[in-house]
Amino acid sequence: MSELVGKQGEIKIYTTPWCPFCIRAKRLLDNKGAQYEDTNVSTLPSVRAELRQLTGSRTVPQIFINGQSIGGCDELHALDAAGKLDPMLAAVAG
Ligand SMILES: N[C@@H](CCC(=O)N[C@@H](CS)C(=O)NCC(=O)O)C(=O)O
Repeated sequence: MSELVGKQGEIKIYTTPWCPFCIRAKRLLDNKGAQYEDTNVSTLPSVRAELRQLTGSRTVPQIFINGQSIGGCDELHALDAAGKLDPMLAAVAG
């Protein structure tokens, strides 16, 4: 499995600095006090290509929690609205 996805206990987010969806996703994680590794992929075309292969999506952000692809900002907020994000974050901290 690609190292990009991380593993249990990790949150990885792939972003570009000027992307409002990226800022919004990180704000939600910050508000929840989550620790994450943020990688700016704006100058990393090979990482973007690998993310595209892994997720089937060409947009940023791409978020992985506990080695699982979450999707982007909308999916992160949908998980939160469904009450599923907090347990995932608790598993990271756990
Ligand atoms: N629905 C996505 C939208 C993300 C999105 O549109 N990101 C823009 C940058 S702010 C992007 O990656 N655009 C590049 C593209 O569409 O190829 C999400 O919630 O993450």
